Amino acid sequence: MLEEAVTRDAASNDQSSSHIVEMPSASRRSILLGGSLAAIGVAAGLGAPLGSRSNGGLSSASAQGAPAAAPKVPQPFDFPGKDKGLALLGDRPLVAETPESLLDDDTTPIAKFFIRNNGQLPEEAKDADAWSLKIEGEVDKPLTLTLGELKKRFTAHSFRMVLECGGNGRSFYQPAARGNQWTNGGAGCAEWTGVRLADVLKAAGLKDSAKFTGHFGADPHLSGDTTKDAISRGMPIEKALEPHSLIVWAMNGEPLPHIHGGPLRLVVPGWPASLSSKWLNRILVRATPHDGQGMGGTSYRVPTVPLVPGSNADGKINFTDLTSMPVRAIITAPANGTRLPAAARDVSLRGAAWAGDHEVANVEVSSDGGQRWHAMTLAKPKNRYDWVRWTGSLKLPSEGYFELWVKATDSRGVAQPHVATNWNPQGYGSNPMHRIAVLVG
Ligand SMILES: Nc1nc2c(c(=O)[nH]1)N[C@H]1C(S)=C(S)[C@@H](COP(=O)(O)O)O[C@H]1N2
Ligand SMILES: [Mo]
Repeated sequence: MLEEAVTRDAASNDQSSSHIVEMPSASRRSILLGGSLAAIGVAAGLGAPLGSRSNGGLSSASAQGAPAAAPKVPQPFDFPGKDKGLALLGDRPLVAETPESLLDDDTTPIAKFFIRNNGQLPEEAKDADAWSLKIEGEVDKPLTLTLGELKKRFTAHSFRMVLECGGNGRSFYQPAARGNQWTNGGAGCAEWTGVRLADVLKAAGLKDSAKFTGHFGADPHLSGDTTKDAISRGMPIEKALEPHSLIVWAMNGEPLPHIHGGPLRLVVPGWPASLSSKWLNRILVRATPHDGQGMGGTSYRVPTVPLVPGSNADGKINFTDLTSMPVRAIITAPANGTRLPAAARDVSLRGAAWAGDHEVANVEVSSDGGQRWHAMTLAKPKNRYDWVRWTGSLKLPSEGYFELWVKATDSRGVAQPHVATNWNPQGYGSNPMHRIAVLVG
C-alpha cells in the first residue's frame, strides 16, 4: 500500500517533468558533444553552456547511441529570489537543480541552492518564533517547543555542510531510473545554524527503547489528501545523535527561507537529504524503523544484491536504506562548452568534492579520457561535512576539442566510477565522474 503510494508519487513526478518539454531527459542525454563541434559552437555562441544539462552526453560512451538532437536552450528558471540559471526538473512538485558551473561559490548562495519538494508548499509562517515542534514517542518527557524556545534553551551551532538529494546523479543511469532526472546539481553547501538534534532529544529523555526517528513536516501531500504526508522519513538514533545533525533556522546567516523549509528544518548531513525534513513540526522517536512516506519498498533504498539494469526485483531481492552518499566531484569552472583562445594551453580548473559520511582523499583531472590523471589542490574544509573546494591546472597539448574529466576518491580509497553503477529502480547512489567539454581555438 505504502509502496504503491510512493510509486504513484514517482510516476506523477515523471509526468510533471514531461510538462517541461524544454529539456526532456531523452533530449538532454542526446546533446552529443562527442564528435560534434557544432554542438559546442552552439553552446558557446548562445552563452547557454550545455554543461548544465548535458553532463552525461559528452562522450559517445555515455550517450550510448542516442540520436543527436538540436540542443534546446533551457527556459530561465522563474522563482522569487532564485537564480534564473537553475534548471527546472519538475513544476508539480517544484524541483530544480543547480548546474555545476553555478556551484562555483565556496558557500552556495541561497539564490543558487537546489530545490526539491515532494508535496505542496505549506502556508508561510507569519511569526517564525511561534513555530512549534513536538518531540514524542520513546522519550520520558514529550516536548512541545516553539522556535523561540529552541533558540533560548539550547546552544546554537553553525556548520557549512553539504545537503544532497539521494537521487543526485540519477540521470546517468542506463536505462533511465524512475524519478527526477538530476545531473550533479541536486546538491549544495550552505552554512546552517541551529541546535543539535541530540541536545533536544536528550532534553526529552531518550528511553532505552529509543532506536529510530521519524520526521514530519507541515507540507500537504501532492494530492491534497490530509491523511497522507508529503514525505516522512527517519533514521537510526545514532545518526540523529551525531554532533552535526541539526535542527536549523538559518541558512547562510539569514532566516531559513520558506522554500528551504523555513522557519525550521532538519539538516542531517552525509545521508540523503530526504531525511532533512523541511517545515519540521514533529519528531517521533521509535523502537522500530520508521514506516512513513518514503520508507520501505524501493524508496531511498538500494539492492543488497546487484540487479540486472532495468530489471524488476519482483520482491525477490532485498533492498536496504541508502545511508552515506557516495563520493562525487564536480568541475565548476570552466563551464561545459567553454571556448578558449587558440593559444591557450594551461587551463585553470576549479570545483568541489564531497563524500557523504567520508572524507575526500584526492581529486584528479584528466584531459585524455582517464589515461593520465593529474592531482588537484584541495582546500581545507571548514568542518566535517563541508565540501572540499579544489583548484589546479591542466596542460593541453594542442588546439582542439577536449573533454576534461574529474574524479574524486574518498578516505576509504573508493573512487568515482566511469559510469553509473549498481542500477536500481528509483536511481539512488549514481556518482559517475563529471566531465566537461572545452574547445581551444
Ligand atoms: N517536509 C519536507 N521535507 C523535505 C522534502 C519535502 O518534500 N518535504 N524533500 C526532501 C528532499 S527529497 C530533499 S532532496 C531536500 C531538499 O531540500 P531543499 O529543497 O532545501 O534543497 O528536502 C527534503 N526535505
Ligand atoms: Mo531528495
